[in-house]
Amino acid sequence: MKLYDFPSAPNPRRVNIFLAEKGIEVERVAVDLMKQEQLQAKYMAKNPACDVPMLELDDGTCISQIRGITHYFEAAYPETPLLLGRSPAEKGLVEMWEHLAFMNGLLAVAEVFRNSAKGFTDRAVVGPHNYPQSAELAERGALRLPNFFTDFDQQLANNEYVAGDAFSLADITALVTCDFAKWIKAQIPEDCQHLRAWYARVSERPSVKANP
Ligand SMILES: N[C@@H](CCC(=O)N[C@@H](CS)C(=O)NCC(=O)O)C(=O)O
Repeated sequence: MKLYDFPSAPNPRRVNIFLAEKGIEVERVAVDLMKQEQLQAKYMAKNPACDVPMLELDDGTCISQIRGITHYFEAAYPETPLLLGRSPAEKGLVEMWEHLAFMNGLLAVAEVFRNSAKGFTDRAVVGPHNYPQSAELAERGALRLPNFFTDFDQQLANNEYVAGDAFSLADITALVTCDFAKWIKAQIPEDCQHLRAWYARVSERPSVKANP
């Protein structure tokens, strides 16, 4: 089994923290996004989505997308800490909050970053198709991010972790979003005290420190 990885990028970091939490070791293959290796024919044949991370199983099966990869590991290693929920209700809540963190947080930051950074002209959207940058989308992303911070601050006012009382993939995606926001010079607002306290707490986890 091999994990195609580019550890300094936010999405691979989500899987790397997830694997560290579960104590699973996997062989890594570097895909250099700076050299656009994700768009080379050899990689595209394995992963038509042209992104990282991507997991290749020993029988050649290739699984991309964080949800695909994390669901595989959760099912294949049930004896490791469960990060996608334990009870049926918890599984639903983890899906719910992880999806909200991705859609309203991580994608809001990506909307700003990919539509304004110089290196992404015509690469505003991840994948095999080229799309031009849009200043309006960058502006809209900047409007969405503060609402992600305040919505998650509210959720964390009453919960120790994002999806309830257990650390989960929802925490990982929200944490990676808070760090990714620094790439566009944004940070958790002063008045989001609950989110700030949670961020300080989860940043101390060994899995997070091992994957800065
Ligand atoms: N929706 C994907 C996101 C993966 C993604 O966006 N990965 C980025 C790195 S953070 C990537 O591969 N970018 C390639 C590119 O910019 O062309 C998932 O859930 O895995």
